[in-house]
Amino acid sequence: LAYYENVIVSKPDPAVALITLNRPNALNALNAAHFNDISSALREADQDPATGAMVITGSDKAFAAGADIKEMKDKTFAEAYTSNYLANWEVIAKLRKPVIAAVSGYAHCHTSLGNVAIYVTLVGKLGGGLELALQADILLAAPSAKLGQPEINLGVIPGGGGTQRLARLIGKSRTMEMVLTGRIIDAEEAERWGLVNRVVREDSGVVDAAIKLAKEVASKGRVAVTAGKEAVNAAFELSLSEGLRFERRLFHSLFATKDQKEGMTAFAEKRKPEWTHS
Ligand code: CO8
Repeated sequence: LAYYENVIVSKPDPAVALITLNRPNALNALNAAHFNDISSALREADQDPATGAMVITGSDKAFAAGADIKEMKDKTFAEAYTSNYLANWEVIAKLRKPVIAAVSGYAHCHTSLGNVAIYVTLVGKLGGGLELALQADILLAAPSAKLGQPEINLGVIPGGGGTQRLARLIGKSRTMEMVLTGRIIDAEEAERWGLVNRVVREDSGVVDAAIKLAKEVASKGRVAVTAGKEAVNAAFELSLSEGLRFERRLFHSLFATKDQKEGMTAFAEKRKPEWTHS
């Protein structure tokens, strides 16, 4: 497994890559080097044929306390604009395998991991942290998770997709409250609002729950999983009629796979399917 200065990559299961943000003395605040490590590690896992799903998590204290404010503070408009600051953030949303985010502690909203089956352990995400988690496909939260978009308190607004992804996820009114007041919500409220799939209350913790979920996703036929993720994500970009057409075409195309023949034959023969991912 590759070594990264700000990220720990492990394989808790042969089919699952666990990406742990590791910049503890800054509560996993996302500076350029940290973000490059995160995106490289995720891309590597996405391209690894042995990996079926990914989990992204931080520490118990913080998933990620947002973008690195100290790195941002002296940036000028000209620098931000001409370098297209944060444009590479969308790399994560383009991953093809599912990403599960396991969030504990602070997660300031930066939700660009959207289209990835990333299991982010949501212990806490603030600002860019939340926006990172929002790019995951499935979000699990520890009871300690605190999520928010506090950028308004710094004289800016979310820049990693927070205003757009949150509005689609929890609606206009709640997103306005979070973005305009910077209020941090706890895990219970995030669950109630549908911002996370669920709060993991088991003693084994949110990361274990995320890994279990990732293993389950990784145990399915990979072609169908990729199609499922692509189809669900299309719902955020297309009109209903275009989305339904896209879904039906993808559905039709799966009849060209061995996994479709195997899955349906196994059902008829009352046995478990053996996927070949082809
Ligand atoms: N940037 C840089 N350093 C940070 C950040 C940050 N976002 N958050 C924490 N740190 C550092 C602190 O400066 C401190 O360092 P030091 O020990 O050298 O003084 C260390 O981490 C520990 O932090 P605290 O002492 O503050 O810990 P507390 O437990 O008292 O507080 C909080 C935890 C509440 C999370 C607090 O640290 C905090 O409010 N942090 C800032 C949160 C925030 O405003 N985030 C939004 C940032 S703006 C943003 O994300 C816009 C991004 C647009 C797109 C981003 C794509 C990447």
